This record gives sequence, structure tokens and C-alpha cells, in this order.
Amino acid sequence: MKHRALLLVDLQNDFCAGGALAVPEGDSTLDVANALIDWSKARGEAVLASQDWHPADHGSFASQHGVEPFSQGLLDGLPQTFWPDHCVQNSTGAQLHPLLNQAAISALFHKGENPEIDSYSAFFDNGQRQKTALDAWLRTHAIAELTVLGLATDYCVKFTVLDALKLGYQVNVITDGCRGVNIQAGDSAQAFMDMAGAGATLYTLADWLETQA
Ligand code: VGL
Ligand code: ZN
Repeated sequence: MKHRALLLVDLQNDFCAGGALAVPEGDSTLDVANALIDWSKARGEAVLASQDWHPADHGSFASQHGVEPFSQGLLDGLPQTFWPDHCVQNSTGAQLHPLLNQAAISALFHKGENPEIDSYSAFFDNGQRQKTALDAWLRTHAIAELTVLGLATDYCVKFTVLDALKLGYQVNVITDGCRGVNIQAGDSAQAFMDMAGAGATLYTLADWLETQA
């Protein structure tokens, strides 16, 4: 039997209203997430979450380089957007949003702990140097299909979905359960096209509930 899991990407305070790296309308993903959590639980499907989890001196922080947040540079040889300090380990900003039904989450995967490299994907760091425990967890539980939503569309959702496809998972993306940073207007729309082009199937929550009944 092949199983499916719901993967909630970085639904953390710092990416929501009032957070250090607030994504426009980030909070509007929470109702969609909670609806899908209920739907998944009712079918006995696992609910997983990733959490951006940086040391206070993480190299992706603009503050570490004396540059402006959202400027571009290099981190250990890789192109890097420098971010406001965000999702510092054990801070309130790093916690999952209080409106998320967290009791339903069976496993949580941290990423971005190595100060030398950023990690947008919940599977690998940006240099594909190190892997999180997510792929092994999914294989242990015979999960072959993932339904993904979260923050931010143009960074962590996109790279999580692209890696999942490369690793051979079937991937569904719930578009209204995602919001993007959009440093450039259209980045999120482009990210959805990149995910679909790589083989992901895009659904709105309403489409999902209608087609999966
Ligand atoms: C993210 C920028 C920096 C994300 C994480 O979760 O999309 N974006 N760190
Ligand atoms: Zn981060």
C-alpha cells in the first residue's frame, strides 16, 4: 500500500503578520492548512511539518554581513538573498503559528541549522550537501505522495516541491495554502509554474476536496 502525507512548510510566526520576515497574507494559509489537516486525519494520513530553525548567527542574515535585508550576495560560494534575522532557534518567531492545529502533527523537521549555508528545501540544504531526516521518514512509512502547502511559495515551498519530485515523490501543491515573499512581482506565480513544469499537480483547496472525494 502506497501512502500519502500532508507536508506543512514553515508555518511559523516570523513568516506571518508581525513576524520578522512577514510574508504578505501569510496568515491566510492557516485556515487552509487546518482544513487539510482535518481532511488528512480523517483518512488516517500523516501530517508533517518543517520548521526553519536558524542559529542566531546564521549566514543568511543580512545582519551578519552589514548589508541591507533582501540584498543579494554569496554565501559559501552560493548565490544568497540576505534576510532579516528570522526563525532563530527557540525564539517565539520560530514557533509554529498558534492558530495552526499543531496537535495533529506527527513529525517535525528542522532545517537551516548550519550557519554556513541556507536551506530552503525541507529535504536538503541549498548546496545539496546535507539531507534532513524527512526523506528517510517518508521511506520508512512507505509514503510515495505528498500534498504540500505553506510559506513561502517562492522559496521553501518551491525548493521542497522540486526536491520531492527529484526524489521520486508524487507531489500535489495546494496553491491557496501558500503565499510568497515576491521580492520581484510575479515570483510566486513563476514558482507555481516551475513546480508544475517539474511535475507537481496544482490544486486549490476547493479543487482538492472536490476531486479527492
Ligand atoms: C524561507 C527565506 C528564508 C521560507 C526561509 O520559509 O520560505 N524564506 N528562510
Ligand atoms: Zn530562513
